[in-house]
Amino acid sequence: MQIRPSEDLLLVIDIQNDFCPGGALAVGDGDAVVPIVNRIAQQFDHVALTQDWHPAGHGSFASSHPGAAPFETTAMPYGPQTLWPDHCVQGTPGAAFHARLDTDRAQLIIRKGFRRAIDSYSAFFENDKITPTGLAGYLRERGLARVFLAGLATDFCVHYSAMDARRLGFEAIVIDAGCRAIDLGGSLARAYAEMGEAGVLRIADLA
Ligand code: VGL
Ligand code: ZN
Repeated sequence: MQIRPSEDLLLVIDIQNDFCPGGALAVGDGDAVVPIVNRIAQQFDHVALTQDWHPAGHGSFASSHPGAAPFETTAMPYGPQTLWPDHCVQGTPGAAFHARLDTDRAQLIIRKGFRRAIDSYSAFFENDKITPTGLAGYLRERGLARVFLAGLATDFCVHYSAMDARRLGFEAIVIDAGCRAIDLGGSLARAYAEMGEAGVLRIADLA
């Protein structure tokens, strides 16, 4: 696929220590995407990063729900919510970007999940699907029409971001080589199926 420098954005999702091996919510092989994303990013004029950024005691943490365990599902006012180990707590080393991720080329860093009562997988909307992060306005004001996605995790934050990009009328292209998944109870297969139906394109790599 040919990049169109003036209208394409690379959206790098949550490449943070807690999603890498040794982290609180480690994605298998998560750090393997770092050199791949660094290489891909060099091809884009526009790069944005997201950073999962939770306050201590966040509502998506199992530890905030007495008797609950990580990876169970609970009912939140906005719908079912998977409960996670405490992760990406604001200002902690786990919330920092992976040390070898090239962050210098990023023009924007979107932080998400900072409201205690609501999680935010997507870079565009929180999990109620109505509270915006501002990214759509940023893309529109800057004349960016296509969103290429890479990062962690394929089946959660990459998936939700790609779906919302389509819902908002942007083209969305997931770069498989730059993604790794959590794969909880078939979530990866579901993510691929839903993205396919929504018109999200998948490419193996951007060489
Ligand atoms: C993510 C679970 C909880 C992700 C973030 O980045 O995919 N997953 N918070
Ligand atoms: Zn999170």
